[in-house]
Amino acid sequence: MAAVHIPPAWALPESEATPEPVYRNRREVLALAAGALLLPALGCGADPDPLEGVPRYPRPVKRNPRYTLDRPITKKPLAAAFNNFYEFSTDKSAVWPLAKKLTLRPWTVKLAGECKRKGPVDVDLILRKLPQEERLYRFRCVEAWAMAVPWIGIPMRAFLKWVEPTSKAKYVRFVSLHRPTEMPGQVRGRGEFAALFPYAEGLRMDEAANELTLLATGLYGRTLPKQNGAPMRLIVPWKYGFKSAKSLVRIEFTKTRPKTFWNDYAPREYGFYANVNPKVSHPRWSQAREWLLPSRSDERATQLFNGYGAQVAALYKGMNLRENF
Ligand SMILES: Nc1nc2c(c(=O)[nH]1)N[C@H]1C(S)=C(S)[C@@H](COP(=O)(O)O)O[C@H]1N2
Ligand SMILES: [Mo]
Repeated sequence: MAAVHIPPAWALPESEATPEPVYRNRREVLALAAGALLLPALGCGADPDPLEGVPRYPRPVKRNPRYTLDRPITKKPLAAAFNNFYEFSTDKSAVWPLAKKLTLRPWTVKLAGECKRKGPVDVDLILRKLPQEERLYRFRCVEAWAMAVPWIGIPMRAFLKWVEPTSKAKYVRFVSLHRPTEMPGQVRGRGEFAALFPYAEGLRMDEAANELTLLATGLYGRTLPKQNGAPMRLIVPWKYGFKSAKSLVRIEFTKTRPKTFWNDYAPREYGFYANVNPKVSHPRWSQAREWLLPSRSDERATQLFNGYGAQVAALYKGMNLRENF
């Protein structure tokens, strides 16, 4: 994730010092190696499979045909080996090996605030009670890399029906796990982010209730890998990836707009809305184009709302998207 003190890799002086094609190749090799595509060929000893031990999804799920892609599905080892999950590491390729230590059961999600169904619920109860389906979604990180993933998840709409927010609920806050014993990036003294956790994100109620919003519980026909935010994470495909908080332990309904991790950290750089928008640049780089994992040279134009305008544009009618970025 690009932050104030950690600019994206291609903005570092290092990238200026290295001729672009050389630099690009090095990055690609790193990303690919992390994706376990090159390691076997290179004969490295350690098990390089980032999906090793990730079980198949425990029940049949149907693909919802309504959501189609304009690009190939990203190779699964890449989606599982190139991760932003700062609780483990700020190094994308280091996340999945570190995440192996995370304990997934028991796992409780607390429902709180302005809703009728309050209190702790076991994630397995949620999985038993609520419907799950597969959806192919584009995914766009604020850093300009993009992927396309077959997620499995609970439509947030179904979840809201079950939780019954009151009429006072105007926003939903999603909070990620805080467990320094299993998340090295949360250990005090290990970098500037340690003190800022838990990671939390938020949506307006109407955004949460949009048909696209998903509580993801799986990908590529498997349960969600730890590095991708197991056992349950948010997916909001028309917004930059940082809105999609991982490993949720609390979902809270609030009357006022909640504080969110990146907006709080650098409000000029990361807005609350974070809607994908080619015309609204990040202060340090353009958002006009994106590149598809794993190759920086596989570039294309960024689409407003990540191409989901038909479903979401009405949510922002009359709003100035430059001010409400
Ligand atoms: N708890 C938590 N959630 C998080 C992050 C994080 O660091 N911690 N990173 C975000 C960012 S910046 C992105 S791009 C996506 C990456 O999801 P992926 O690793 O499954 O591709 O997760 C988002 N959710
Ligand atoms: Mo991101």
